[in-house]
Amino acid sequence: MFITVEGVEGAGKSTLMNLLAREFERRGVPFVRTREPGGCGLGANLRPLLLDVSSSLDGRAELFLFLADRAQHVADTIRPALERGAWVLCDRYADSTVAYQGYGRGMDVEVLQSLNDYATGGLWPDRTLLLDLPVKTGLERALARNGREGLSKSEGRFEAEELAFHQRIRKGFLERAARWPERFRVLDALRSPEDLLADALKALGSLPD
Ligand code: Z5A
Repeated sequence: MFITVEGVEGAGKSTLMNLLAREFERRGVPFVRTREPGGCGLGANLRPLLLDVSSSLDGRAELFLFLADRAQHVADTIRPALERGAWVLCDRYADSTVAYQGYGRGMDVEVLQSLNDYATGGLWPDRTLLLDLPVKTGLERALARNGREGLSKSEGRFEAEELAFHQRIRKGFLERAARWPERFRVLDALRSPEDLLADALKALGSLPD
C-alpha cells in the first residue's frame, strides 16, 4: 500500500507522519517512511538546491530537479519496498509538483501530470491524505516552529513566496482531491494531532489491529 501525505506549508504533515509511524510500529506493520524532496541519495543532494533561499533556480530547472528526485526515489526506495510487501508512507509526492509548479508557478497542469507519469513509470499512490487548512494558519505554524527549533532559514525558499502563491496551491490540492475522490481523503488539519491521527487511520482503513 502506497500512502502519501500532502498539504500546504505547516499543515502538519511531519507531525502526522511521526504519529502514523509510531502506530505502524505498534501494530507490527512493515513500512518505509520517506519524503520528497530528499528521500534517496540523489534527492539528499538536490534538496539544498531546491530549498535554499539563496538559489535562483529557473522554474523549469526547479521542475526537472523535483522530477529527477522522484524518478530515482521511485526506483531506489518506493518500488522495491512495495515489491517486498512493505507499506510506503511518503511526505509529499507527485501531487506536490502539480500543486506547486502547476497551480503555484503557473505551468500547464496536464503537462505536469504527464511528466509525473513518465518520471514514476505511472506509479500513483493508493491513498493520499490531504491535510487542509487556511494557508495563513499553516504559514504561522511553520514560522513558529522554525523560530522555536532554530531551523535554518536557508530552507525557506517556498515559505518566502507571497500569500497568493500558497492560496493557489491549496486550491490546486483541493481540485485534485475532487478529481480523484477514490484516491484522496481530505482531512481537517485544524484538528488536534491526535484527532488527525484517528481521521488518518480511518481513511487508511485496512491496517491490522
Ligand atoms: N515542493 C515542490 O515545489 N514540488 C514538489 O514536487 C515537491 C515539493 C515534492 C519541501 O519543503 C518544499 O518543496 C515544499 C513544497 C516544495 N515547500 N516548502 N517549504 P519541506 O520538505 O522542507 O517542507 P514541507 O513539506 O512544506 O513541510 P512543512 O510545511 O515545513 O511542515 P509540515 O510537515 O506540514 O508541518 P509540521 O512540521 O508537522 O508542523 C508545523 C508546526 O505546526 C509544528 O510546530 C507542529 O508542532 C504544529 N502542528 C502540527 N500539527 C498540528 C495540529 N494538528 N494542530 C496544531 N499545531 C500543529
